[in-house]
Amino acid sequence: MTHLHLIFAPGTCSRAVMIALEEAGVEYEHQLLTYMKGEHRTPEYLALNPNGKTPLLIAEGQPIHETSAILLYLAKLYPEAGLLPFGRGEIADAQTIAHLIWCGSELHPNVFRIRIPQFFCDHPEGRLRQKEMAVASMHDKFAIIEGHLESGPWFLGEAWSAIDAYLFWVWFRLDGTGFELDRYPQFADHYRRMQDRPSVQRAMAIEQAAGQKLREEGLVVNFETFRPGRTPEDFQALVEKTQPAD
Ligand SMILES: N[C@@H](CCC(=O)N[C@@H](CS)C(=O)NCC(=O)O)C(=O)O
Repeated sequence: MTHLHLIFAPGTCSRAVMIALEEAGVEYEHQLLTYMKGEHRTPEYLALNPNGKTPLLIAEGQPIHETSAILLYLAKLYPEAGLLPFGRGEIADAQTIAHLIWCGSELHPNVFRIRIPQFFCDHPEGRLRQKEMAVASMHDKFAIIEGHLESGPWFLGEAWSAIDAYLFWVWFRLDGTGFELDRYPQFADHYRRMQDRPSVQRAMAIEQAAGQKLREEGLVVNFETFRPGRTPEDFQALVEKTQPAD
């Protein structure tokens, strides 16, 4: 049995990986990474993932970063779980990989530009404009997703895949940003149907327990004040600044 250790944070894209692991029904360890303690910027963590981000999967002691790469790895490791529909020919397999990479390279960066524009521009007007442009670009991509789900019921058709787990996180992360999600009824229904899956419910329970721990410790990320700090000390200063006075 392959030893798997997932480093995750609630509400982040690690959700897609956790859902895939739960869907595969395999044993894995999970470890909460606390951004507000700067745990993603320690030398030890950067040695495992030089990007200082989650998710990180450590498989047999070897780190794998990038959500798409991890999902691809899991799909190949557990073919019986049907995380991605491989084995239908070289071209069909390449098309499946293209959809997965699209989530990581096209959807994911736009999510951030909409959700945390302050990570990408420290000028108020520029920040607003780049968010507007990301919103426009995201509507084009949501129209593509809506088309897939119309003929669905899942993104790749009849069968659920790890791409649906990725989309589940995308929808969640855009909710509350002002992005007009109500233009996409199929995608809204997809989000509801995803929540019926036991794998999603198990992953969400793990996230909720982690979120509760962060709340008790006063270490929940505040998107209004969170900034791309470079060192654990940056984050300590941020926590001190944002803690409510007793
Ligand atoms: N390209 C990476 C992006 C991962 C990523 O941006 N993770 C976010 C959470 S969703 C993160 O850890 N951000 C911390 C930071 O940028 O400081 C992937 O596909 O996994």
